[in-house]
Amino acid sequence: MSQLDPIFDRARIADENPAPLYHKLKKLVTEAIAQGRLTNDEAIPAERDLARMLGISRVTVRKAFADLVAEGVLVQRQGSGTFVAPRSQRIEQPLSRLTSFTEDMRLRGIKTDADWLDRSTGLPTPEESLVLALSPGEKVTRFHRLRRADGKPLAIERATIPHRFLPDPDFPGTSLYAALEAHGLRPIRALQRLHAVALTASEGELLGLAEGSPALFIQRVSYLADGRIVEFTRSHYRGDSYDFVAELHLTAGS
Ligand code: 16G
Repeated sequence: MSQLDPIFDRARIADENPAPLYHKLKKLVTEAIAQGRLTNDEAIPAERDLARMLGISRVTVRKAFADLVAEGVLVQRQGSGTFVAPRSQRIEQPLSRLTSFTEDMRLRGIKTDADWLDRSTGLPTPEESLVLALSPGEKVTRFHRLRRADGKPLAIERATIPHRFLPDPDFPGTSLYAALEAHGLRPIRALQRLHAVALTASEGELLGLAEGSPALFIQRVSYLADGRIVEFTRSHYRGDSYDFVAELHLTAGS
C-alpha cells in the first residue's frame, strides 16, 4: 500500500498483526498525522462512515477516538465531528502516562532532535547515588541533552542511569527509553515532581531565552517492573511552551 492510497482503507488494518483493531486504528491515525497526510484541524470521517470504510464495528472506532481525544491527538466538537487537534503553541503532556519525549512528540506529529551536551560514564554524585540506590563504587552513565521540538529548543534534560543497565553512553538511535527497552529495561512506573524556576544565564542561552525566564524544573525517578530504579532525570522545560495536564478522579470512599 503506498502513501497515496486512501488513509482509511480496510487493507491498512487487515494484516496478520494480532493487536486489537482499535489499536490498529489509533496507529493508522497517528502515523497519518506524523507523515503529514492528516493535518492540523482536518476532519476525520464520521464514526459510522469510518466503521464502514474499514470494515470494523462502530464500538471499535469509538474506543479508538476516545483514546486519541484523551491523548490530545484528536478533538471532538459538538455537532460538527472529530478533527485532528490543532497544534497549539503549547505542548500538553498528560501527567498520568509514562511516555518518553520521543514518543510524546511523535504522537503529536512533531519532529524531535537534540544536541548532546554530555554522554559519559563516571562516578555518581551523592544525590545520584542516593536517588538511584547505588552500591558503593557503582558507576553511572549520563546523558545530557538539549531537546528540540520542530526545531525549537524545548528542554534541557540530564538523565542518569546506573552503569550496569546501560554501560555504553553511545547507544544507537536517539531515544533513551528505546535504548533501555532494547535491553529489556523499559521503565513501567515513575515518580515525577515539578516546580517553577527561573533560568540561569547558561540555561537561558541553550533554550534561547533571557536569564530569569520561567521554566518548569522536573525530576523523574523511574522504576522497572521488578522495582529497581532505572532512571533519575532532571529537566528544565520552557515555561512558555509546555503544559502538564493532570486528570483528577474522585476515588471511591473519598
Ligand atoms: C521524557 C522524560 C525523561 C525521559 C525521557 C526519555 C519528562 C519530564 N521526562 O523527557 O525522564 O528520560 O522522556 O525520552 O517527561 P527519550 O526516550 O526520547 O530519550
